[in-house]
Amino acid sequence: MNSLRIGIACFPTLGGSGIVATEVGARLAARGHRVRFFVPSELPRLPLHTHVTIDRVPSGTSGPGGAGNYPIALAAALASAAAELDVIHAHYAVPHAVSAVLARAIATREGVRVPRVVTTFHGTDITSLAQDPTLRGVLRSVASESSALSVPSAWLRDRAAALLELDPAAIEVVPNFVDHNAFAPHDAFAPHDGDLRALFPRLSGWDDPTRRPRVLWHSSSFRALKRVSDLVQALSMMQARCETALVLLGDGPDRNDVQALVDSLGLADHVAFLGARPSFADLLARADLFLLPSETESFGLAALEALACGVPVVASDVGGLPEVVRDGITGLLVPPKAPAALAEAALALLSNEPRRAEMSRAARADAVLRFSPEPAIAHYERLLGR
Ligand code: GMT
Repeated sequence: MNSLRIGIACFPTLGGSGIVATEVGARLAARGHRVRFFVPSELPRLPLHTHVTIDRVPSGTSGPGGAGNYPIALAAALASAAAELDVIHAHYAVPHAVSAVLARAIATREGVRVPRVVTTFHGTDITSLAQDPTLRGVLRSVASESSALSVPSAWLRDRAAALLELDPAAIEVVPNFVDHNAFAPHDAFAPHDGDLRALFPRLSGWDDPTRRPRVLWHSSSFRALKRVSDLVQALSMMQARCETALVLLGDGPDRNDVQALVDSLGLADHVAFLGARPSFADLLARADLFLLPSETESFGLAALEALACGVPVVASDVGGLPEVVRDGITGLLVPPKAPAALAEAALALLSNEPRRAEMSRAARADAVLRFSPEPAIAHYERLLGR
């Protein structure tokens, strides 16, 4: 395929859509395409590559009442670059795809070459925004102005098709993927990397394999839909039968409430808050289980990162999670909003090490087999070049 000039608009955060956009851009650049990221700040996981540049879009506010102007500033930046782009890849509909469509309208009016727009819906842009009748028209416009649409799971394809009244065949499923060299089982890392016990200095027994504390891991944006409090409730229920610690990676609106719950349940020694960090795979790979009790999840990239590290996942049986976690094989699926069910599933695996170890092997093998980067990047390349 000819080299494409690709503009990518995405969130510059450690949330799943930002990570996917960063990885897609970096890997397309490694295949010889020219990639320009249009973002308000640096991309935490972006490797250095000569074919990748960053256009910083001003993120300040202005106008009457301090109305946020980022979508306008992004449209203006994309329109200014329009003649030098073959295609704009918008990750998450609002504001990125909306701004990309506006940039196309500006470029058309100015008589410059108009780039195509490819939109990847990631999750709540469909499950939350497209549910809102006042926003649905905006999303339908984005869909009709895009030369291709993609989603990370079949479940999200069907939700998008139903809510936006589209033919499901017009929406391509490109599953999210994981760098399985970076996210690998613990024996891939140096022996002293990823010492989890250092996170829990007041817990003892680490040297006795039969009674050492077990370690659960959760990574998220601490938004209400992630239901991190359910996880803390489950942790509390588990203590009487198995001493269990919990690592919480990430940050977001619910972080203080979760901390308050941890303190009120007397679990401060058992919970480590790591905050948002770009690299953590050596620690994650030493956890016993990964837990994701979300009430909705189009895919659950954080769960896939755990599977690639050989860490079985206990997750809610919602959205696209059953497409990522194979129930009974690479993890267990439980009803959402049910801390007791979450605790029981976790205890079932922690009390049966041969079963947990078998799941760990299956998790790694399945992540490599079904979610390697190459097929996904080739698929995006076809969509962007179309
Ligand atoms: O849609 C969101 O709420 C945000 C988005 C993000 O930026 O992290 O998350 C979604 O996209 C990820 C990457 O495709 C998926 O792994 C997440 O499951 C999805 N989140 C939800 O559907 C809640």
